[in-house]
Amino acid sequence: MANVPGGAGARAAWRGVVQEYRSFLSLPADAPDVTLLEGGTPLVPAVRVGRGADLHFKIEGSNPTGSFKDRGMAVAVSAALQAGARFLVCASTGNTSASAAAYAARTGLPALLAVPAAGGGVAKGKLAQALAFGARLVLVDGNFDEALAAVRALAAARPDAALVNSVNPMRLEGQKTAAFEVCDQLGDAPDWLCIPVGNAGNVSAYWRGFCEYRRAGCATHLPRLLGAQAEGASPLVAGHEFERPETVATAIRIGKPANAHLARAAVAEAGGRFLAVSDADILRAYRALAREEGLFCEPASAASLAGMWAAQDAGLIREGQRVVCVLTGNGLKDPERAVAESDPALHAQPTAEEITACLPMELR
Ligand code: AN7
Repeated sequence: MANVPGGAGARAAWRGVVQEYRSFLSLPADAPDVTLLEGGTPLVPAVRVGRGADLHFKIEGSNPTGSFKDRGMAVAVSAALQAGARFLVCASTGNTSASAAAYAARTGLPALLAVPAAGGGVAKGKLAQALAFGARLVLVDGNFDEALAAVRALAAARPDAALVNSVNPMRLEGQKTAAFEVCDQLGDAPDWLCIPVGNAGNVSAYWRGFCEYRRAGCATHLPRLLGAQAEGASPLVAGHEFERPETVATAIRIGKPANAHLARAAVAEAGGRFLAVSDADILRAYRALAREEGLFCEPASAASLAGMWAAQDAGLIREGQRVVCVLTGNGLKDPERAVAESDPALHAQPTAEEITACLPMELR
């Protein structure tokens, strides 16, 4: 033991999703190892908001660019390099573009990002990331669905482009590793996985991950899936596309999910359900996560908890069941929403008396 470096808490360092789970990934053997050490995110037990469920949160905002997209981007960019792509392209409600920009910078590939300017557009933090990483950020006069259609056409005409939206199968390969981690962290699959659904890639990726892990003997059963959509952008609940999707959860303001077919199949196989939650319910969950759990996620992520509450009210999720809510993105992504949903800051002169006077009445 004397020769082992590190202190009492030392253990093997996390190596990123490609190296940690390579044998589970359908990535060409000669693809390079592209990584920002994504994955390996915490699974945090709930203390207050579980309403009788044995609830845990998968904190995907702890990834390098603050969302789950990094898992898929590591694998997609690795495959893109192997295939000889000369640039990355995507449409995005913000997080895919932030992640693509980071992995582009890391590998030296240029990135072309088309984000919606219409209807309130994309959260500030995500735009800041794309710009900071040096990507070409294109504000498109339209919504996400229109931007995605445009970049799909672009990529079809340009064999030297790597389209890194979740229509790229390598994205889902990377994202399924989150399901592996959930099983590793809980010792088995949960009873329910609650997850926000926009373009419907991530719910499909989790399902693939759970199925493969069970087949490999790493889990004894499969979870049921609860896909939460924002009411104003809920094509999988309504059964028809939305031409003008609208919600405060800008990340999931998507009316024509590209992976709808995969997500429908996954939720059907899982004996799960898609549920719509209102913006008010999303913001209630968003505030509760921050103020009662100390977990700051972006509004879209809070749809998972709002969805769980709705499923409990509907009698779908029962007392004592083990539930994982996926908190897909970091709260810092959308600082304007955070401020809008909070009490205003106080003001004082720099004296002990004035600052003490800012305490709540019972502590003054
Ligand atoms: C925080 O970045 O579609 O159902 O272009 O950013 O796999 O689309 C983001 C989606 C959930 C929905 N939570 O996942 C994009 C984009 C957050 C997100 C979703 C997104 P999918």
